[in-house]
Amino acid sequence: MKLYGFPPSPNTWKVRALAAHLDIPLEFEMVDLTQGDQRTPGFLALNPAGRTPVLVDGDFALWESEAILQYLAGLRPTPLWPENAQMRADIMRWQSWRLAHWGKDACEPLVFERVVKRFMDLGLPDEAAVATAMAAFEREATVLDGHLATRPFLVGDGPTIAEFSVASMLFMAEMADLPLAPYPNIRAWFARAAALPGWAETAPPAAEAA
Ligand SMILES: N[C@@H](CCC(=O)N[C@@H](CS)C(=O)NCC(=O)O)C(=O)O
Repeated sequence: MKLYGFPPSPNTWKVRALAAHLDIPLEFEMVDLTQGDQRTPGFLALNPAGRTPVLVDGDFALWESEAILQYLAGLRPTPLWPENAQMRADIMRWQSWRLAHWGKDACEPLVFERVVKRFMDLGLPDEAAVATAMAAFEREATVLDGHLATRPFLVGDGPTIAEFSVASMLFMAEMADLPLAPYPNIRAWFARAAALPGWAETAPPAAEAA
């Protein structure tokens, strides 16, 4: 299997981390987003949306990183993706929340305004966009912190692919100045999630240095 991705992106990193955790070998091909590799005809043939990561398994090309997590975890039995309809729906709930709210409304705009813009020389942060994202962060982090007040992991008693999904953005917390101080349960859970085997082995160079 081959993964096309951009190592510093949390969406690529979480997929590589899960594959390493599950001992699934992945050939890796760099799609350099800073050079526009995602808009080449070859890459658009794999993902017409022009986004990373993309997993290719034989003639099956799969884009959208949350679907890729489920696919990898479904290749062989693992407690990270239990064969139980309610637990799978519960995991999917957190993956959906991560996509629609935690990522899209809160973490991603802060990472874009405070990290990507600086890195790509795109100008100063848009303070109105930062304020909107900070309000979303407070709203969503309150939900996550409350959920984690009475349990060590998002679903059930042990880690699942929900940890790989939701925790991935928080590796950017320091760089993007994500305001985690008021949320002790998130910080304790993130320490547990980040200690899972897989992340360290696949860390992008900047994260290793951090
Ligand atoms: N919902 C998608 C988001 C993918 C995405 O936005 N990838 C970014 C990197 S984090 C990308 O490739 N952006 C390139 C572009 O928009 O030109 C997923 O989870 O895979």
